Amino acid sequence: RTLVLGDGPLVETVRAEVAQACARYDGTVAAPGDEADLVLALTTATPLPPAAQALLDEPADAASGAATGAASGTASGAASGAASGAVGGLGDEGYVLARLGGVTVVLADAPAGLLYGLFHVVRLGEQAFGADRPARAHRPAMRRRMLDHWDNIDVHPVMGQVERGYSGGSIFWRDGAAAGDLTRVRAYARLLAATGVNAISVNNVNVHATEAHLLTDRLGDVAAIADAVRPYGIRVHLSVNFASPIALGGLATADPLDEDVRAWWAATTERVYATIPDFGGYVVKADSEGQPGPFAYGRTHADGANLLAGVLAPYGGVVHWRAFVYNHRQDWRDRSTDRARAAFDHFAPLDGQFHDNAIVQVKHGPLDFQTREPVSPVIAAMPATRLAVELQVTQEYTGQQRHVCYLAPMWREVLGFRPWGQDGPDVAALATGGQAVSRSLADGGRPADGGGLADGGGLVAVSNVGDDRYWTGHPLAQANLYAFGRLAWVPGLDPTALLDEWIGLTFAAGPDREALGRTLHEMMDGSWRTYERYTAPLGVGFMVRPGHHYGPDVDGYEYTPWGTYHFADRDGVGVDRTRATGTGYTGQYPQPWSEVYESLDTCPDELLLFFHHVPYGHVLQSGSTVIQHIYDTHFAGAEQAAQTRLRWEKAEGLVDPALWARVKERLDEQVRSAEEWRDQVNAYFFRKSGVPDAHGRRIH
Ligand code: GCW
Repeated sequence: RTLVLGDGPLVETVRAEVAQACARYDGTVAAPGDEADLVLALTTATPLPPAAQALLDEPADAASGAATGAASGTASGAASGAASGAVGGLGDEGYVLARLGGVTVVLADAPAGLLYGLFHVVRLGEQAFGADRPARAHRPAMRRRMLDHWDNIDVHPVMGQVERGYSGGSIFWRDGAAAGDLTRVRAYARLLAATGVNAISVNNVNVHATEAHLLTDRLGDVAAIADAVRPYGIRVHLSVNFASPIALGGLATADPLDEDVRAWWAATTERVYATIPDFGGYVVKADSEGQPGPFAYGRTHADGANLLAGVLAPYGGVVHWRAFVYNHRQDWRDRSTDRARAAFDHFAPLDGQFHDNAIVQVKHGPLDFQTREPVSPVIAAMPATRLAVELQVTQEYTGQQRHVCYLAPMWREVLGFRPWGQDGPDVAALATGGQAVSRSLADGGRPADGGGLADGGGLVAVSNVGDDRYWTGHPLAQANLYAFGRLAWVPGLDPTALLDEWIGLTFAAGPDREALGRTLHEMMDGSWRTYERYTAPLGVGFMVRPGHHYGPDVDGYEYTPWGTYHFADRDGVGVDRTRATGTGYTGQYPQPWSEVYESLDTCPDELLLFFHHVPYGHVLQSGSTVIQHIYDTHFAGAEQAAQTRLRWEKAEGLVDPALWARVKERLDEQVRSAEEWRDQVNAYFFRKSGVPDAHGRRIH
């Protein structure tokens, strides 16, 4: 018996969810005044049932929730604040959950909180109705938890419809137009709300000619998507082309300081908000891989971002301005240019110049979503700027949803990284922002004259969803989508526990699920490290086939203009990014990392070749030599891929046969591909170095 109390469109969504669940599981929708086992109520609803009223009457505890985390300089592990008497200041999305005297109660100040509270109850399942549980306040660590879709309306001749998409076509666009039937989009919004995501951008950051029109004459299509996702608390953002004033407005320039350009953006943005009042804002990839930007006019990226921030501000919108700016036409013979340095070199000097509603969106690593990269130094370099950290849920460089690669462990490492060492804030805290973080930076004597921002830029990720029947191509890649949303809400969550949650929500309860759960943990918990073992070694990156980026090609990028090199020769391998003898990139980190990475004695093995060029006989911290490590990890990684397949084969019968078959087919490809990686990488380094495998295994 479930009672829902409150008004407003999102409360109606909660009512509809409850009605549906009651119909399915033989429950009852209670009417006000009826007895209920589950009460979901807005704190403003009257009269509240006694259990809810009791909760509300307890004294508020101001120290609960995300605020705790921000104050201590870490958002990790924060957002679920423990509290007795937890109600108070729950905000737009927070809620309190308790079980008192046999009644489960969710209270929220605002409708979205009720929706998130409902999904929490769903996650708990039967546990939600067990023993009494003390009241706990739950608020998201990040205000904005966003997925970027790299979807095109048209099918691009090389990239397909979804750039770096491995799950079929777009769920938003079909046959050169908006998908007429938005059932799928609504289902997607529901899925996302259950993970905690509250924002999406609906088109590729590479804004091609057709897609540019979404801003103007095709805006109705964007509005239709916004209507479909709004009932689940999700706001729509749009990627725009910086040269739109020329392409769409007929102006002669897109100079961000030109008055006509500003007027065009202002008028265009006014129309956007007249059509979509809760529009989230713009996403911009400028001066990057051929996209136009402010450099053409001798202006800075702050000039460009502030132009758009300025026209969005009256409506409460934000611009996500990407920091992925580098020279993609460099000369491989020029050893002084280092792509890893580029974002910092362009953006760090601009700290403090961006408007409050301009969010600088930084990829988590300095290169490009490699299997292993250090954390981008930009994240620590702009304390007076709102920063969003960008992750890649779509598996461009991590197996393209043909390989099992559960990414939550990687994201946890990124979010938990502390740029100033153990006493400083972690990446999650910097993305969460908050005055406390800025203050703690200032206290530590670090550059922070920004005075404290209201909040950080949050977490953004490139979506892995398409119109595939399992949403993500590889059914197990759904776990990445789920984990992203949950980590954006509570950055400190444990990846293994998150996988449990996903399994619990995805597969029907029973003994089969127990067995399946064990199998999935064996297959997935360590799958990122397995993938790392059989691909590019020791953080050196790439070695993928140019263009589509799938499969091995050790020298594929070595003599190209893209700036992604490994510099292997007969003596050694790796990129010298030290201050002493290399590109100086290590100097972009604060202490202690600038020293840790600089020195061969302290540089972590997994990043050794990212920071140093070393001889094949160099001895790692692990005690192995570089060359032997390459052989050992590649044999082991391919072997582990085969083990993973074996585990799945034994699980036949525990899941729906079609799903089992889909995963099996992907695993066959993973095993084949892992062997190909193993053999090419091992053969390559054997031929370069002439050093035989210490264990005499077969190298081709
Ligand atoms: O390196 C790249 C991807 C591109 C992508 C780009 C980006 C959307 O290979 O496909 O373009 O990153 O992040 O902008």
